[in-house]
Amino acid sequence: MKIPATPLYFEFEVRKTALVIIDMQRDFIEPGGFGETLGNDVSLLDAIVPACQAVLAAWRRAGGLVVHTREAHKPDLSDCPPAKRERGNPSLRIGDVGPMGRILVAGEPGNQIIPALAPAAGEIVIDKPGKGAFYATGLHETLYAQGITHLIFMGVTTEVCVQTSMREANDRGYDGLLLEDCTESYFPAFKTATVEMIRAQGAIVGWTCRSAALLAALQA
Ligand code: TIU
Repeated sequence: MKIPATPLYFEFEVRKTALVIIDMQRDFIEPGGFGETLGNDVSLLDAIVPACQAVLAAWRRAGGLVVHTREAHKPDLSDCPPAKRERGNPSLRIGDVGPMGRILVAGEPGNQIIPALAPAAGEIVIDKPGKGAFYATGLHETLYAQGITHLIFMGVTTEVCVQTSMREANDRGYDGLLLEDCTESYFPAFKTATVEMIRAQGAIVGWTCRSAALLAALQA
């Protein structure tokens, strides 16, 4: 399969490609979660949900592997470095009790993936303590064991967990494609800059395209 992307065509086989959905959890998308405690307007992120749903449905129909990630810490916070917990001046820190339960803690209501993109039985769900999906998760070993060589990324936020995950993937030898209308940032200028820097210099980190290009190829 070959789809028009920037800076060049992105070529992949569905059976060797995973759709990686980064951190589409209530903590970042709904009021009262980690995103809002950091001082962000979370309403911007909700807008990408329909586009993500369309891609997820098409990818499932094509029989492709799906990976969902959540930024999640253990209840005892043993995997949350003090530097992360103490950073900045949030209204609630990681582990504190907020309106959706303890902030960024596994198993709490706020840590669940939003219902519109809920994982289906058999799909991989990765709890990650860092920004990147590969750090301290075993994701690389899981993908390698399944013969995955290409990754298609969606999710939030573009310049934080999505970009970090794409860079980690790039260093591990994967070809990565970012779906531009299926990722969002609290800062529109950062999204624009991230999309441009990923695909610059001949896809130095990866490729980008809009989801319509992928949907068209999957339907053909
Ligand atoms: N703050 C922010 O933009 N993002 C994060 O803290 N985590 C993710 O991007 N998932």
